[in-house]
Amino acid sequence: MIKKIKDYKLENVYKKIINGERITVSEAKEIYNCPDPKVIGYLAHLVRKKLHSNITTYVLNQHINYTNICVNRCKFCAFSREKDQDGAFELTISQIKRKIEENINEPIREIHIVGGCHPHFGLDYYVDMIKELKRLRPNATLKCFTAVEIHHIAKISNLSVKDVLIKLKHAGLDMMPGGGAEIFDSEIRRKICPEKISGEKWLEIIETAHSLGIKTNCTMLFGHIESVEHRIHHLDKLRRLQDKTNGFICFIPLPFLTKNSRLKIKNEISGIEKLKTIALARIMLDNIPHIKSYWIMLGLKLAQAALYFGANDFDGTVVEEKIGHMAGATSPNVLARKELEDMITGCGFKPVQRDGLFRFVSQ
Ligand code: V47
Ligand code: SF4
Repeated sequence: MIKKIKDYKLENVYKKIINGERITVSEAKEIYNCPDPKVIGYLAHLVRKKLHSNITTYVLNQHINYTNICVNRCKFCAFSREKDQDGAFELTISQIKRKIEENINEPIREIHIVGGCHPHFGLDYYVDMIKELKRLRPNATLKCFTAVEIHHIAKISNLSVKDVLIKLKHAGLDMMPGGGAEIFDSEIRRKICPEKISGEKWLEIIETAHSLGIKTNCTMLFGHIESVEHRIHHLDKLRRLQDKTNGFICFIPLPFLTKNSRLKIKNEISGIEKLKTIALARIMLDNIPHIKSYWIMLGLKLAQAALYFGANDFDGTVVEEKIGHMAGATSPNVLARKELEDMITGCGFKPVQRDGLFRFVSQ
């Protein structure tokens, strides 16, 4: 591999990676342009091994979507609906409670809740939801509401983002998921999600959350109309914010699934391009500890391969997933703990259970 690194003139970045030095934006482009994807995977794996050795984490978690009715109607989104459209749904707090109770015998350690920006739900709905979840699941990390939802809740309730976050934290919110980041570039955003908050706003809301001690994840939706430069720019923005706040726990690369989208894109990007992008994220995001291989969007086989391209986490049991599956995901909806562990050991890694905040769970 060292010979290949020399042949492709990547000795400098190799040395930097070995010494734990930061890769610049232009070096990131050079890495991505390397014609041999194995070299990029190798470099990312060096970083991954240094940070996490042979461990791959997973979580016993449950996803719940409380509504798919959304005022934003992003062009790429196959999940959202207008209020009276076929397939639209909204859950009452009792219905959410029932979904939790159906799985109450599972030792779940993370509840992941996201939904559309509903035109009428006010702050009380969200506060009541968090309180009920905390009551039912005191040992689970409550990872709820993206920056986009927080912005919407603030707007609809005539409150500041900071006040909404304080109230939700007080009710029991532990952390926020990383969704809504998409691609920060404003031109791309104008084409794929014109009604959604800007990239700057997303970063500002996350910064506020971090300043209040609410940790978050972060994401990037890639493989639609953006270029590799847009991806690198996006990763650089995340890295800069993390330098300031240190509030990001995990980065989740989300390859775009093309079915049922109003963005008419014929084909998904190749598996190799997905793996290269995950690897580049691992190399660039030197200050974000974890990279998730999200098997729902990647599919099980590619999610396993991603563990050799920089990812160190396999997400979790999930239970019920709608966003990816309404967009054509062919992965299952749920995995049992044993299946997750077998998939991780099958790749030569040691599975370790974590909670939403990536704290190891003793079994
Ligand atoms: O923001 C929507 C993406 C996100 C599609 O923080 C799509 O642990 C691919 O953020 N193809 C929501 N992606 C999901 C999300 C997430 C998922 C798992 C874990 C965590 C975490 C966060 O899903 C949206 C959007 O970027 N998305 N449609 C699609 N067709
Ligand atoms: Fe609404 Fe989120 Fe779908 Fe955009 S991606 S339409 S904000 S649910």
